[in-house]
Amino acid sequence: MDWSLTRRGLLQGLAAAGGAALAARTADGGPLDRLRREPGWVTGKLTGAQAIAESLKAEGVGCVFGIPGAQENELWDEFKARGVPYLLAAHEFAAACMADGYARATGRPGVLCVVPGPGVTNALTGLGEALLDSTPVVALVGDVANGEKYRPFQVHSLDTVGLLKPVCKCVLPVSDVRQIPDAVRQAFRLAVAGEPGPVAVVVPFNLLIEQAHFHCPPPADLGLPFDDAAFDRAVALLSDRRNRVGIYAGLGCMDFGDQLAAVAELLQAPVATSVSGKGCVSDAHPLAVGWGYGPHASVVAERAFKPDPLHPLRTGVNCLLAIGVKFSEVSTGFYGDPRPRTVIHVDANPNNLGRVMPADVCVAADAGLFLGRLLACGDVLRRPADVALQARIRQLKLDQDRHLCGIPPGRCGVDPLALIAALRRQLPEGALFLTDVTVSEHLAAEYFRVGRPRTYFNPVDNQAMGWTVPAALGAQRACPDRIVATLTGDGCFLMAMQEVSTAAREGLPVKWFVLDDRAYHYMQMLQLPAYRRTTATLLAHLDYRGLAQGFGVAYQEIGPGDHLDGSVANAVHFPGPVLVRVLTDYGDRKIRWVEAVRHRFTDELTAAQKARFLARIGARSLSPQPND
Ligand SMILES: Cc1ncc(C[n+]2csc(CCOP(=O)(O)OP(=O)(O)O)c2C)c(N)n1
Ligand SMILES: [Mg+2]
Repeated sequence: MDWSLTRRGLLQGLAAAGGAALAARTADGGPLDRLRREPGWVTGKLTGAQAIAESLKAEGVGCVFGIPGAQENELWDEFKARGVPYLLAAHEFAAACMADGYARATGRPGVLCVVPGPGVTNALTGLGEALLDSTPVVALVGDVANGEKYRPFQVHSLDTVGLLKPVCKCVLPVSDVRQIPDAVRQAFRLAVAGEPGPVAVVVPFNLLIEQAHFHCPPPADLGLPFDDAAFDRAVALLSDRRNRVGIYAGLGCMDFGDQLAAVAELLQAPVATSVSGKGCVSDAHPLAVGWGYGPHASVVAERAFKPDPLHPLRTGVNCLLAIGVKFSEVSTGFYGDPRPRTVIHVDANPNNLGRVMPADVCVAADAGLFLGRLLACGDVLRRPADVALQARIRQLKLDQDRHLCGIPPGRCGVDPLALIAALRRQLPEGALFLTDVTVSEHLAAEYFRVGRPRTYFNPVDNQAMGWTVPAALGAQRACPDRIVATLTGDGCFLMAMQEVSTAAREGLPVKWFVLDDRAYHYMQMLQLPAYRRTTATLLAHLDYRGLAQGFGVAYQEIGPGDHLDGSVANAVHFPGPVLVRVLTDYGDRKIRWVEAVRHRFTDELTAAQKARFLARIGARSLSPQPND
């Protein structure tokens, strides 16, 4: 018998006979139900927990990160029964960061599953990072019982929905078991639609054991935004040869690198990126200039956007084409990217347009669609090769390389910039590199060259210390065959180091490079010039070797006397997880981001505030203050 033909015939018959109603009535495990198991549908008589597991399978989920609890044991048991892959974290902050790391590495939603009360509150910081950094995460959150099962003073009975709302793009509370598949699957659509972000589905635990008949098709895709009229205005500006275009590309361009490079070539425009956008165009491209274009970021970018001293009659960039980017505080060095005469801002989220950098043309559009449509206008946009610009960018990059080769060895420890240079040389192009909230994150953003999309990650806008330790596990789980390495401050490490035990248990071969300076150097760099002393910035001595041994991972130590490249290569190519302690000496290493942000902050002080700051600095300079 031709099974598929018979099935199709049956379904056609059902439709002809007003099949929708019949389908709903007979979807109870009878013979028609079996015939109607379309791929991607959730069908049959299922409990709420089974419906969630089936919905996750229909979405092709690669891993659920989280921690079970009384409200969700039923669900975790169904993950196991139905083959939904999962990974147990040691802390829900870490689980949220793992889901975030998984999502950043793949572009697909990472999935988190936590209990109400402490599970949710622990996860908030990680969800906040995903929200501010536009990362698609789906959070499955259990809740206390509802409806007839509700009782007062249940365990974990904090306001789950209320807690999640400020850190999620959207929260979908479920009040009836029959809503479950649609809510879960809609969450996956919403998480990636427009500007991505975390979406939570909140399910009271009594619904997990209720049964219902399901016959749920996959939800429709939500479509891509595109403002045609604004696009035409943007093309008019870009085709005007008096406008020298520079491109500023963000995370929204991450999966459209080829189109972005082709548009840059068409317009002969230098391409700078935000921190989150690093990798959307290869730094090896002749028009790629690195992070930012202001005084806080890459020198290559800043100079490539300015007039060329060798060609004084040519203007610098006077028309900015910003695509898939928000101009947020950290990436712009406290809003320090200069505003060229004309600005075109393109973003999928209309609420981001022109918010920080006033724009002449705001285009609410998906970055991929926008770039594709620009390429279709090649005839009006194409400009001749700008040999001088490309030569200048090449020279600026060579100067930067030379600078990195000439870093003198640190006296008491390794200079973090030397470490970043060694990592840049030793990590293969496909490796994933995650930087934490150490002050060295800004050195890395400035100097680390990225060759491929989705290989460089930083918790940019929530700046959640400790993010790399678990986020690297999520990324490694998503990309088991790639090398995954982190740049983690010792303060950051202390916030999440328990997840090293998770890596050991799961055999996830992450390499954590921990900058051990026994201090919050970031805070010291901010405090010392302003207060002439440091406060609450010293950390305890840690026995990293003992920790590695205790957690069950390999250990490597890198000190000032060691061969840096050789040591980095050793750790990078070790087949298992490695905790690398880098004895760090910041010495008087200057960091452009810190300097630029200080200047901007000081500029914005009122005269009275300036006077107060200066008086304090003056008084403390006369009577030297003890540091920490
Ligand atoms: C959860 C959290 N708490 C506090 C801060 C404020 N903060 C930012 S950086 C930093 C210190 C980072 O120190 P460390 O990890 O040792 O890096 P270093 O700069 O010393 O290399 C602190 C306390 C933060 N960003 N996140
Ligand atoms: Mg430190």
